[in-house]
Amino acid sequence: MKLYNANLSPYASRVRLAIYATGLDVEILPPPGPLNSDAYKAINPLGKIPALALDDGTVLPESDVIVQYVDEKAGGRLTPATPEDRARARLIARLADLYVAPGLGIIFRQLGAAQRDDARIAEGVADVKRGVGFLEHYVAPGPYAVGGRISTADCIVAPTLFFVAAILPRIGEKAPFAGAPNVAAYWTALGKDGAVAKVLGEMGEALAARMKGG
Ligand SMILES: N[C@@H](CCC(=O)N[C@@H](CS)C(=O)NCC(=O)O)C(=O)O
Repeated sequence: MKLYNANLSPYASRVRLAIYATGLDVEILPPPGPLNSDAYKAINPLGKIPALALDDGTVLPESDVIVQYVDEKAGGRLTPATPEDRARARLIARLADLYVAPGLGIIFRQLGAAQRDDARIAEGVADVKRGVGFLEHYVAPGPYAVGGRISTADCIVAPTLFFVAAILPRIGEKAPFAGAPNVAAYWTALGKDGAVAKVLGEMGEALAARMKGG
C-alpha cells in the first residue's frame, strides 16, 4: 500500500498516525506533482491529500475512510472496545470535521490572502472555539480521547488540535483551549503516546519549514 502524503496536512497526518499506531506496512510518499496536476488526478480524481493506494489498485481518498480502513487492516487495534466508546469516537471525529476544521480553513485562507479580512478571521476563530467547546463534552482529559487507549478518535482529532494550538496564538488568541479544560488537558497529555508524538513532531517541523518559506 502507498499513502500519498504531506506532513503538514492535518488530514494526511490522521492517516500517518493510524499507520504509526498500528505498525501497518504502508509506503509513505509525496504526490507525483501538484495536487491539481493531471498526474496526481489520474491517481486520486479528487486531487486532495491524503489518498491511499491499495494493493488491489483501488485508491481511497478521505482521511476518515482511510483511517477506518487502516484500522480494519490492522485488526481493529484502533477501535474502542464498547459500542458507547465507538459511538463517542465517531462523534469526536465528526465534531472535529464539521465544527473545528471549517473555521481553521477560513483562518488559513485569510492568512494566505493578499489582503486579510480581520472580520472573516474573527468569524473563523469564533467557529473554531465553538467547535472546541463541543469537543469539550466528549473528549477525555488524555492521554487518549476515548476508552483509555489510542483509537481512531485520537487519529482524527489530534492533528486538528495541532492547528488550533499552533495557529490561534499567532492571531492573538493566546489560550486557544481556554474554557475547555478537558480538551486543554487532553492536548497537554497527548504527546505521551509515541505515535502521536511522532506525528505532532512531523507537523511541527513541516509548519516551521512553511513559516520560513520552505
Ligand atoms: N475531507 C478531506 C479533506 C482533504 C483536504 O482538503 N486536503 C487538503 C490538504 S490539507 C488538500 O488536498 N487540499 C487541496 C484541495 O482541496 O484542492 C479528507 O478528510 O481527506
